[in-house]
Amino acid sequence: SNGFSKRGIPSEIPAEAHPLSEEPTEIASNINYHAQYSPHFSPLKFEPEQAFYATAESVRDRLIQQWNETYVHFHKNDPKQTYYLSMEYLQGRALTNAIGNLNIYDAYADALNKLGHQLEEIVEQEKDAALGNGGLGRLASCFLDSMATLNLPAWGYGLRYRYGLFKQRITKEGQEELAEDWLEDPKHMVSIEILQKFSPWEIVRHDVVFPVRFFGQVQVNPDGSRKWVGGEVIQALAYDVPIPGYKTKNTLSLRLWEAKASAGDVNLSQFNDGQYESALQLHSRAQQICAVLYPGDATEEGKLLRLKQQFFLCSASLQDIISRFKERKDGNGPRQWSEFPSKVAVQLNDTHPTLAIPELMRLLMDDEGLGWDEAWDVTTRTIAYTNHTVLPEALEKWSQPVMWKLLPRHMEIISEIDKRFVELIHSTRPDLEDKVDNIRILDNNPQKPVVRMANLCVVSSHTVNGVAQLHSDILKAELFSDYVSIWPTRFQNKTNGITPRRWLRFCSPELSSIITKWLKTDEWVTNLDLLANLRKFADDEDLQAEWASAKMANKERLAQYILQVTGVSIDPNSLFDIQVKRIHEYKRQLLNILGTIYRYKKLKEMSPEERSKTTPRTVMIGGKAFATYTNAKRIVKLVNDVGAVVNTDPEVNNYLKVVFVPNYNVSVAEMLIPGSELSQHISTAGMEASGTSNMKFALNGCLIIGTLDGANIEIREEIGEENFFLFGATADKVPQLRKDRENGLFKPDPRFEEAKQFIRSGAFGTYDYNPLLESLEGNSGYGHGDYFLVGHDFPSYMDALAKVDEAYNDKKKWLKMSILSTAGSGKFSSDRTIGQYAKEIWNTQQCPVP
Ligand code: GL9
Repeated sequence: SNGFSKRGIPSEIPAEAHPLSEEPTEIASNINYHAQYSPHFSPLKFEPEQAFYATAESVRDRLIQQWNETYVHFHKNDPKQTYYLSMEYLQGRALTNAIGNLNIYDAYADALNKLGHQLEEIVEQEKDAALGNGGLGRLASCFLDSMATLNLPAWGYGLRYRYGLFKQRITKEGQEELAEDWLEDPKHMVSIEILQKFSPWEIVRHDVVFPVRFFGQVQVNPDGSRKWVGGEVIQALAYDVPIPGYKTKNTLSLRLWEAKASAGDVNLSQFNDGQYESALQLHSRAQQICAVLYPGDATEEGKLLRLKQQFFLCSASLQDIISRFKERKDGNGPRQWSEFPSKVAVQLNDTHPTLAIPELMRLLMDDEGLGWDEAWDVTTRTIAYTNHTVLPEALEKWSQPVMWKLLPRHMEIISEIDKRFVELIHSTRPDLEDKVDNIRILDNNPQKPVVRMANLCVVSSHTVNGVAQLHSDILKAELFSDYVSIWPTRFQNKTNGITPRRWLRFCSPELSSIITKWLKTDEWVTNLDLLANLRKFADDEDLQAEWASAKMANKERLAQYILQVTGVSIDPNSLFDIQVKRIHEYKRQLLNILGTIYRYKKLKEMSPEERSKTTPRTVMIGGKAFATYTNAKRIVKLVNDVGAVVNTDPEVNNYLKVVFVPNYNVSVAEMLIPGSELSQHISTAGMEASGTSNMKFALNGCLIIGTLDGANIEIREEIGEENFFLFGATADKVPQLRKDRENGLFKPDPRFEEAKQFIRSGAFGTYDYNPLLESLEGNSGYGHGDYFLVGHDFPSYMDALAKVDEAYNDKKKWLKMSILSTAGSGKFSSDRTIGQYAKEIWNTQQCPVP
């Protein structure tokens, strides 16, 4: 020992920088270099935490090198470029992904070994970057990985939230929310405002700063032109997170904006007078903008702040896009604005960045001097919009008075777009006259005048898409049907996808090497359709044996994790049955737990002999409930209460365990999904736009029990209906079933009544579950009268679960189904999805760095 620490860097490893070598010895000395010269801690220590930061810094050197080459290459070639605007990114951890994509995983593992560390342990030091709520944010991150891997010219734009999605802690009371400080470990925190905040993956660009205005007024100039002046101006400062593609030099950027006050905004004389707070007022106003991720679902809280965040993202990103457009001109003289849509594609990830539309119009007209028609032509040929939900509460509507105050010039522009749209209907579509109030952008209801953001997007985009076939069909037939009759070619489907790198290759190396061995190539990692070639081996005993042993290894790893985070010991020989996603009534975790309660009750009633013939099952449920969504929080509590009773019941706990997996996030998913055998995607048909975890589970050879909703339908088509446990009403029947219910025509299944009664009897404690159970009773109303049809679907759900038990008892059959699930998942690569966006929406081409 060198006497420094139990893991001091061996003295024979020199601290020299060999930033790009792939030799483990040279990588080790590069890590050593960073431990000494880019320190984030006091010297003399090289524990896993310090080793993680030094390793990340060393990987970052490579990423910067590739990023620079990509930037120069794009600059020289000037291809049309996609800009993905999203308020959310769920990046998760970056280390494994980066060295995996750079194809230097083994070299880094060796290097760390030389330094006395295990890569697996170092990787665990990293905190998840959770700048998103759920599927929508994770989709954005999968898309970045695919855009980089496909060598497409693209950038992601987002916000650098100080606090991302909350950390979930489970107590006797249920869910508790804690602030998640992804930029810092609380144990090192002295004062969040004083210390330099830090993520090893980001590069601050002190030279990329744009002013963003709020409030103020519109000035009319003598020539009739208009200018937005006054108000408060906050600076947007760029942070770049490099996004490496898989086995390619192309490395893209996720550019996250942080809000800053400019130096001139400190009132020094006030400060010297001791009035510190007012002297720093604008500084603290700026800090608020990027302080927290908006929780997503409907709340009144912080509406204005949320609107400020949205505008901040849109304004900074568009100024950046325009300045790059101007910079990349080849010949002399300024660029033609009509050329803009052939160089720039802007994709709006849901309506959250809708303000990009009036902001682009404003910049073109007020700053660049274009007329309305020219600006409108450029804007509508540039912008495309993706819709991610049909839930009414998630369709954004902003108060007109609030918008006039915060963004007066944008409201003028929005009103003009609205006026011209209404005129278009008058002059060309008299048949739509009586619908005009519903389809125009402004809802001028005097009680509550609002701007309908989805309508603004549809009117102003060249293309609108849904995220799975059923969802896109519903958009065309219902939500946007009138627009379809005006612009029939504007609407498309782009079924979601997931990156096979993070969601198979890196999260399950065991299964991946088996696949590579049987396909005799690892090309499936970038051409996922090749998985179909596994079909011909689905009955092969050798493959089945290898498949089973990889699954078992992943299940054992998962069981270890569950023991560590919950104290519950689960049996890797039982069926691992998992439902993980945001807790929401439409996703019907309540259906799952009611089914589980029924199973428990029946097990209790059986003789030991009968019990021993049942299929042992471990039910795992995880997910975060929005902090003010009370019924969702009651569901979390119920699952935990059921677990507490079942898991300690010696009569049944060899046959059933119920686990609530706390703090579900990207890295927990990377552990759960490879270890799963059955996963539940059981939303009320027509309500889950797509779902993306269903694709991750299927890809990992996990069978699905599910409804005909979202992407489930396409997954079932691809893997074969005999390999999918289907139940429940179809989307077209749902409206009638709700009406029947209102008319008192619903006859509940006795098993459903028995399960609810068991809760009421106090079997799971004295907590008052009546408000939750009442949502399943009554005859009408959203959130009442069983709007989500739990009661209607319960019997077919129980029948499907019985079929699962039967199939699981036939090991060969189950393994075959599992192999066929993976083999049928090729379509769900986000490479396929992004390829379609590039060809059918963006019209962009690959631009690989040589
Ligand atoms: C969502 C849909 O609900 C999902 O079905 C869909 O898979 C994803 C991605 O397209 O988008 N829309 C939405 O608002 N969320 C989705 O997950 N919500 C969150 O991300 C919290």
